[in-house]
Amino acid sequence: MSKIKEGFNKLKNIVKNKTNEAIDNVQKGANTISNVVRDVNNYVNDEYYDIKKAILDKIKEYDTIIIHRHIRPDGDAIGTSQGLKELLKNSFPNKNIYVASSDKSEYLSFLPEDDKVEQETYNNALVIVVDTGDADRISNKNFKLGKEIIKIDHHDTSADFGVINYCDPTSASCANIIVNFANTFRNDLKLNTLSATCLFVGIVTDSGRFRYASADSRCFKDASTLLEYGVDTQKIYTTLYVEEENKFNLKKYVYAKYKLTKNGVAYIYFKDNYGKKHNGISKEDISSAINLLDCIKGSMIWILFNEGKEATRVRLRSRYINITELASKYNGGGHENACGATVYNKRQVKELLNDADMLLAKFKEDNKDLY
Ligand SMILES: [Mn+2]
Repeated sequence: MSKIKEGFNKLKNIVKNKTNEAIDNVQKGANTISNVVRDVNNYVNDEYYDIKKAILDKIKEYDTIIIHRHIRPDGDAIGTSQGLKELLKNSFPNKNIYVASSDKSEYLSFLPEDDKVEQETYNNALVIVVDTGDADRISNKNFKLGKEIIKIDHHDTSADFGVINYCDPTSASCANIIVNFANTFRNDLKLNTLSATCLFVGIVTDSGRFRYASADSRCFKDASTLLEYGVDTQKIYTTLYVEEENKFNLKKYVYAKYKLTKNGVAYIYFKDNYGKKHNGISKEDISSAINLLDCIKGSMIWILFNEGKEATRVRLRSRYINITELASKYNGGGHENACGATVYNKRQVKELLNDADMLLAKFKEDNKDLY
């Protein structure tokens, strides 16, 4: 090969390598810029950024953090409190993090157990209350002993009782708020399999297995984040949705005994002695059976009567139809499609059913294309 050709090939290779190097650097720079733009965007579009930052700063300030939740805990209350505990333990191994409570739920006993926390421990502790904005419903009244209290909640009736009160009523679950919190400060807050598992239980139970209207794109994104940490969804579902035979028989009873009014209001009446006759069935179990009636075509209002000694508690649910006025007529109230009420005799039961029937008839008349 001639000297000239050899020199030319060498030069060609140098140019090629340098060009590739330059392209790499431009690509790296572009990635960095796009990450910065994403963070700035998150910051600008995140109306809760400042409050989340304030909470993170408080967490950093304290060596002892005690988490409380609401009484008669559901999957979100336990999932969020235990998920937050594990998230903080994993992120700040030198801090003491506890969940304090005075009650538990048997069906959620596959999640970690709460801690026994002595009163002295509260002296220099930060208390974080999750999933309730009602101070009277906080499990374990020692929460008041904390040096400072932070509230993290997602109920639209949430009242403030802390130095920082963070409530996002558009969030499908309180667990979603914690996932979002962890995602906002990824350098400080480190999820792991256990925290992700607890938080996933919170999301899946409070969103009705991702079925409620509250299960928006953020809700699915948060769930997706958690799955990346190795959550065993099949194990969770098996544990959550396998039930004792007496609970299964409660369903059988509803399916066998429900009735429809003339225009399609589905309803079921539980006598006061149902629980006595069916061992281990509580008033709460009966109340939650309302959801079994939610899928009958043409039946856009469904009602469960739960008779007690003095009064009969009523649960009302609907699709499309606003039932708040109906509920308020019978000593109740609630949300557009989910209300509670109270009646005191058989005559009022009949009247309520009649009013509901007329409401549904009117809706069907006005919305022939909707059902
Ligand atoms: Mn909740």
